[in-house]
Amino acid sequence: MPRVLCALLLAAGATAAGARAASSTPSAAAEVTSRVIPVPASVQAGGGAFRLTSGTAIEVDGGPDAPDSGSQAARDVADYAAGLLRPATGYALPVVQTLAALGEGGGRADGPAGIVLALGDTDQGLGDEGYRLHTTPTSVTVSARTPAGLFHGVQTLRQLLPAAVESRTAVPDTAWTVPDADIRDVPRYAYRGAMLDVARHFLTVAQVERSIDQLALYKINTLHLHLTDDQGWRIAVSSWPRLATYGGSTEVGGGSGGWYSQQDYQEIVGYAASRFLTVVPEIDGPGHTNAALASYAELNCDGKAPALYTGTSVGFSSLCVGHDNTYTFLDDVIREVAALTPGPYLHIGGDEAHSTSAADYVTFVDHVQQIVAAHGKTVIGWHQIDSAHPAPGAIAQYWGTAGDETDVAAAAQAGTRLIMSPANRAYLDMKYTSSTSLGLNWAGYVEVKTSYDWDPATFVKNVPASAVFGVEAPLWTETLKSNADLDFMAFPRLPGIAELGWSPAATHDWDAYRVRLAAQAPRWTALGITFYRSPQVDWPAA
Ligand code: NGO
Repeated sequence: MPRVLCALLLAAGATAAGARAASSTPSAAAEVTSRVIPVPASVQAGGGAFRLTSGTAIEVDGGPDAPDSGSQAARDVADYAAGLLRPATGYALPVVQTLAALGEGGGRADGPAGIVLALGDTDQGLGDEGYRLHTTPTSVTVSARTPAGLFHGVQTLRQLLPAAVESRTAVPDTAWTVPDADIRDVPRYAYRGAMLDVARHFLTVAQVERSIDQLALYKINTLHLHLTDDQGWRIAVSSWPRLATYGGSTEVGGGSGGWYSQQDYQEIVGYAASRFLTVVPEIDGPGHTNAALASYAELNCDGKAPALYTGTSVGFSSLCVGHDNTYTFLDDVIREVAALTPGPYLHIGGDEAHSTSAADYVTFVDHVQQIVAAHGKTVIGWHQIDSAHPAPGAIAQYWGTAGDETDVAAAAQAGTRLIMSPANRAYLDMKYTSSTSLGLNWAGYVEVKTSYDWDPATFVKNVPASAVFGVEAPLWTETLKSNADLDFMAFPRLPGIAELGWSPAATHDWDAYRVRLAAQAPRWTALGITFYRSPQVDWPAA
């Protein structure tokens, strides 16, 4: 079937099984779709299955621009791929540079056998993040227009291999077979995020990097870091040093907290970039600011610093909206954080300002937006910023539950883009059921099906589909601290939000998804991820 027809079938929602049934050879395509989350946009039969052997090499084709920077970027992705595949296979998988042109259809016209990672795909429709993957008995070729696309293609290749490939020690006698595939895959949304709340419980650099690796596996491209809240300020600001040294010295429950030095933060940003994730730093205000208010008395309207806070109530703190100090402070903080952040966004919070008057709230949000713009960043804010005057280009992050907020719809109609994180669907900190020991339940219980079974394009009424910029899964940490805690709440819901962000709406189908989700479990186990064994999914025996 020609690709165009395949895409049309998908767009028309021709079948619930989407990509699977759109293929000319259902069995080959079904094999692929059963293994890959997010399900690829289009899957057809390739030229035959490919098997890795001890003689397989990873060839890098830097595209027409080779051997300049394009070539180096492709090589970095190849080195990353080799690092993923070497431990379990035990193969050398040398990375070698070739300058061979791409053959028709993304496969190689000729040339040696192996894994081929090629930049310079001429398919314009692949955009910034799309890729193609084509197998033959002698090669598997991933091609893209950008290194990000190549990286996403490598994640698909990884998921097409047996789950044992995730083992960090050799798993001998495994057939490292990539099923027959011809995939053309592009994301539905440009913004596919996850958020870590490092304020309620401090998470170490290593914990954040571990999360980044999990996010990359599911093609998530944005890491939102909730860096400041009542219980802790987690990033060093040289012009206001006590924010971190004092404001970061505790956390929920009274532990010793912690903060990132600017070098730590840059380490996280760099690690994220190596996995093609953009970091969005959040400096929350005017509420959720007790840690800052406790650190500097002059930020308080009465000039008195409150005590540090280690509880879990919200809505009691506010920066002093009428004081110039407040904006000097914000200008300094935002200038420093913006300078450390290569990505285009800066999140200004704006949620639950229950101790700020409505008029003050508008004054505050309007002013902070100007500061962010002055430091060259695009504003993201929780959707309450829609009650102020969202700046041109601003993005509101929806975290409501009903989808009937008229100010959010009006702002979207007027051009404010939306990131969809409805709390009763996308919040990873909500308990699965009443017997889940971790998490909160203010937005209800969010079982795996509830988390997956919604459409970001239609959840908020009267929002034009074009206003939806993407999705994000926030992981708030009032009750979470260890890797096992984070894993248990994120898995298995995170891959579902990732699929909502990446896969065409026409592929959305819970009955098919729950089977594909079950197939991911051995991969999580091999990765050391402990997950919630939801009774809604028929998991393979542990
Ligand atoms: C709300 C609140 C956070 C909580 C979270 C817990 C937003 C945007 N503000 O979400 O402070 O941590 O719920 O689920």
